[in-house]
Amino acid sequence: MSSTLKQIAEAMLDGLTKKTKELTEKAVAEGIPAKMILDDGLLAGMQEVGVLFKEGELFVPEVLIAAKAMNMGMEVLAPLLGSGDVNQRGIALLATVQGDLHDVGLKLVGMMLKSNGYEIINLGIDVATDAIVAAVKEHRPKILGLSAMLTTTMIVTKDVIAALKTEKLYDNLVVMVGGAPVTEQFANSVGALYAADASTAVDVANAALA
Ligand code: B1M
Repeated sequence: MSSTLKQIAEAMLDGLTKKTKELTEKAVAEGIPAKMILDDGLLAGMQEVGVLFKEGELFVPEVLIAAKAMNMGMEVLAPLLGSGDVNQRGIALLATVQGDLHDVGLKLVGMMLKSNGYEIINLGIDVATDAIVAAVKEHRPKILGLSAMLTTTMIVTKDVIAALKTEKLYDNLVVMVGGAPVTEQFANSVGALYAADASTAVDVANAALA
């Protein structure tokens, strides 16, 4: 693997946000494909952060800085990932469900959908079910993408879908759910489609709307 990609992962582990961004730019200048920089640099770094977090070697503030570094690197890659026609496929409304503060994965899903022709409205983190329903009413998206990264918050997706049904907004909407603890079985059980990662999210959205 390129030494620059290794350095990106190391910079994230060391909490060096500016250096992560600079190394991402360096990797682009070296001609490394954006998808490889994402997978083998930024995501590899974040995966290691996750392992050390679980083992108690890293703590919340350090993990927050790593997430910031990841976001800064992703901003460099955003224009290079995919080349779809802008806003051609309709609106994808995205939100991380109530009680959940994780946003990196959903941003990545948004980047990939955007580069494949969707207009993205990202409501952000910790979004109340009512606010999601109100935004669906207002924007009439083709896709509603919900992210949940905790076993304690993934169940909220069920409430969102129940509220959409009550408001008669569910039938014309593709609801997609993802996030670390979510499985296909769980997503289907709440009435949603499942995508394991950001690239798959594009395939699932395109297939559902075909
Ligand atoms: Co949190 N956290 N965290 N954390 N955190 C996890 C998720 C955890 C797995 C870590 C661990 O124990 N190994 C664990 C969850 C365990 C569980 O419930 N099963 C955990 C925990 C426990 C917690 C806290 C409770 C810790 C505490 O306070 N004691 C706390 C909860 C806060 C809250 O949300 N209420 C907490 C806090 C945080 C930070 C705030 C410090 C920070 C988030 C900062 C931010 O997002 N701006 C953070 C981080 C960074 C992580 C880890 C280390 C990395 C997450 C990440 O950004 N990954 C994570 C460990 C891990 O996942 N390995 C962890 C990179 C990102 C690109 O991947 O988010 O998985 P990911 O997204 C992927 C897929 O999941 C999928 O596609 C993405 C791209 O391929 N995907 C979708 C995601 N959303 C999708 C939606 C879709 C489709 C696919 O369709 C719409």
